[in-house]
Order: sequence, then C-alpha cells, then structure tokens
Amino acid sequence: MNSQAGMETPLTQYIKGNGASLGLKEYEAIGGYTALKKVLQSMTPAELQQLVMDSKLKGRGGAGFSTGTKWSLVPMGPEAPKRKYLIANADEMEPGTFKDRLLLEGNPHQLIEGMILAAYAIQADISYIFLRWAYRSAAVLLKKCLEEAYAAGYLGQHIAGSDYKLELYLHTGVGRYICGEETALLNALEGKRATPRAKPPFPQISGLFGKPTIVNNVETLSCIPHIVNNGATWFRNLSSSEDSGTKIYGVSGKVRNPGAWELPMGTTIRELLEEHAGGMLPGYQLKGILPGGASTDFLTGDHLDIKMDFAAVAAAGSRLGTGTMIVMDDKTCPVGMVHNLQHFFAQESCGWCTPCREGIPWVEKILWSIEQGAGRKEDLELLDMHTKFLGPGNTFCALAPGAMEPLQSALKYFRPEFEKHIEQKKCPYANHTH
Ligand code: L3W
Repeated sequence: MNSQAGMETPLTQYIKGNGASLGLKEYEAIGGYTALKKVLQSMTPAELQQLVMDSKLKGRGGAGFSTGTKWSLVPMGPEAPKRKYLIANADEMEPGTFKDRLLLEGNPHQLIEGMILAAYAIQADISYIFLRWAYRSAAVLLKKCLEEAYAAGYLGQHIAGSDYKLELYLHTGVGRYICGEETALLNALEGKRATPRAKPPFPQISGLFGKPTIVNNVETLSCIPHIVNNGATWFRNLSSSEDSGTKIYGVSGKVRNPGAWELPMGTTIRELLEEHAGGMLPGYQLKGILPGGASTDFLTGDHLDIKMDFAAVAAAGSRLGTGTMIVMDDKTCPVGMVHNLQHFFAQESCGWCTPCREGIPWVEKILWSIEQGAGRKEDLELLDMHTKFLGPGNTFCALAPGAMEPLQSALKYFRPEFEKHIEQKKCPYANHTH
C-alpha cells in the first residue's frame, strides 16, 4: 500500500505496510475516535445521515449505490422496529480484489470507528463484521482491536459516556463468494444456506432476522470518520471527478509494480497503469483490462484515458466495480482466461436459480472445448446466447450477470481469437498462460 506524496490519502496514510496494524493507542494518537466523540456529543442520527448524504459517498463494494440514500431508507420513527443491525461486508473474494484486506489488516480501528458511526446513524444496537474465511491475519487483528475498543469504552454500554450502546461481533465466513452478496450474507449469518433473497424487500427494511439492516463495504465504512472530521465538502473535493472522495485502486497482472494505491476518485486508467503500476513488464503488451474485478466487462488499450469513476467506466461499456484492475497481456490467451473465470463463477454459483446453476457450467464447458481445439463455429452463437440468458433480470442475483460481463466483452473485442482457435483446432498461444 503506497499513499501518494502530496495527495490526501485519509484511509491509508498511516498504514505501515508489511501487514503491520495500528493499535488503539496509535490510532488515537492520529485522531482516531475523535469523530465518534464529536458525533455522540453534538450530532443527531439524522444530522449524521445528512452529512453522509451531502458527502455523496457511494458504496465501494462494486455497485456504487449512494451510502446516504441507503441509510435514509431505514425506518427511524417511533413505529420502527427497535432492533436494527449494521454489517460490514468484509467477505472480499472478487478475483483480483485485495483492497479491503489492506484496510482490515492495516487499520482495523478505522473500520470499527466507521461502523460505530454508521450504526449510530441508523440507531442499530448490534453489528457484525462478516469476514472472508481466508483472511486469517485480519481475524486475529480484528479480535484484538475489538477487545481494545470494548476496554476503552467505544463499544458496549454508554459509548464514550453517552446513552448510545452497541455490540460488535466478528463473524468469519466459510469461504464462499456468494456470501459477499448482501442477502446471501444475511442468510449465512442466520445460520441458513447462503442463497440470495428476493429484493425487495431490501435489507434496509427487512434484513437480518427480518429487522432493518444496513450492509456496507469495508472501504465505504472506513470513509465515515474522515467525513465527520473534515466535512462533506472536503470529501467531495478529494476527487477529480463527479464521484467524491478517494478510491483504493489496485492493479494486478504482468505489470512492473502490481499493488494498491489510494488516489483521487476519477484517476485515469493510464495514470494507474503507467505511473503507479509502472507499465507492462518488458516483453508484454497490454491487451485487455478488467477494470473492477472479474465480474466487469473488458476494456482495451483504447480506453486508457477513461477516468476510473462510476459514470465514466459505465459510459465506456464496463463498470468501476471494486476498482481493482486485472490486466490481460498479449501472451495470455483470452479464451483461456475467460474459461478460468467461468470456472470460478461456476464453482461459486450457489445453485439457487437454474440459469446460473446450469448455465455457467455449460459456458465453462464450451470455452474449454474451444480452448482444447474441439470448438465449433456455432459455439460462438451459443456463447452469445448465454450472455443474454444469464444477463441482468434473468437470475436471482448479480453473480451470473457478472460472470457474463468478461465473456460478452471478450467476444466483442477478441472474437478473432476465438475464431482462430476454432479454425486452427488448437490454442494459438504456445505457452497457454492461463
Ligand atoms: C434500496 C433500491 N436499496 C440497490 C442497495 C442494495 C445494496 C446496494 C447495491 O452487488 C455488485 C455486483 C457485483 N432500494 C436499491 C437499494 N440498493 N437498489 O444498493 O445493490 P445492487 O443490487 O446494485 O448490487 P449488489 O447485488 O449488492 C454488488 C459487483 O458488485 N462486484 C463484486 C464485488 C465483490 C466484492 C467482494 O468480493 N467483496 O466486493 C464487482 O463489480 O458484480 O454488481 O446494498 O441493497 N432500489
């Protein structure tokens, strides 16, 4: 994690790197928990909700839904259920995505403070961190930090001397991608099979155990203390685009310096690739980019000047997603790479709805057959058809439509490569780097 000199990098500037974590004393020494004290002494939940609305913070988990709007949908009047839940979605498992891990390991108290603030804003009295099973070191650190926060009076009864009370639990998942989908996450927390629920009702109205629930991503929640300390205008002005704040971007693939960097929202793909990731490794050319994890559409070298914000990436035909790019180089077979991704999505389908359960494995088989030199011309039509049958609106959740995004865009930008496999009856990439 490298914060950039001369740029404001509120989420990461104190992260030490090398997996070292900020303890409570260090976090307090850099102003940690002052936002919490300020809010509990001088702001109502409605005022905090308004501040976050004014900041124009959008969810950093992939969908970019307005955080203030999401919070505002929680019923708050005297008629509203007393029990409400706040959940941090730390089930980071999107291929190529490793941004939340840096926050979880580097500054867990920042997340905990953000969670308490978010919980206060919706008047939740119970909260959970739903953590990816494989993030073992984060689990150890979070456990220690939660104990510190309880001992310091930031959790439990009478938080920071106020009337507000909150219990915060760490819950580790069992290693399924679908648990990152918020309603499957709720089922998993309830001890049920992790299948998505129909929406509406959205969790804000009927979530965990049927009570109003907010599920926010780790990076989203980590922004909240900084918005409280510095204001909505400051947060909006951190950005170089319509979307406010900073963003933790990442780059992986055959680049000189793969990694993650906190940068102004709207940093261009070119700056990310050439300045921060150091350009392609010698001997490799850029061929394609998945801008926001594996469930986004490919962009190409023609898109380098696109700003990495929600609207600009969507206008270019893809999605910002998690903002962590996977770079495909010219020595990697696009058919093999997309097959590899479909293998992941087929394995991670929860099996709840038929198009996803049956469709993705079929797509995987067709791609494998093409990659092995047994593809037929009509297979490309079959693949095109699947991108529509498994597209938005035809499945229970975003898993299958997300899986179709790299496929449909590979068929658009790299179709001649698919055709070459079929004509030559083999993969034209000698070293099969997929
Ligand atoms: C009330 C409405 N609330 C939407 C809320 C909804 C949720 C949030 C986003 O998937 C994406 C997906 C992956 N009234 C609402 C509403 N909401 N409409 O807004 O909802 P939605 O449905 O747009 O998306 P989602 O199903 O939550 C998230 C993509 O992220 N993704 C994957 C990320 C993976 C990770 C990970 O591994 N941890 O982050 C990458 O792009 O494909 O499209 O809270 O309740 N009318």
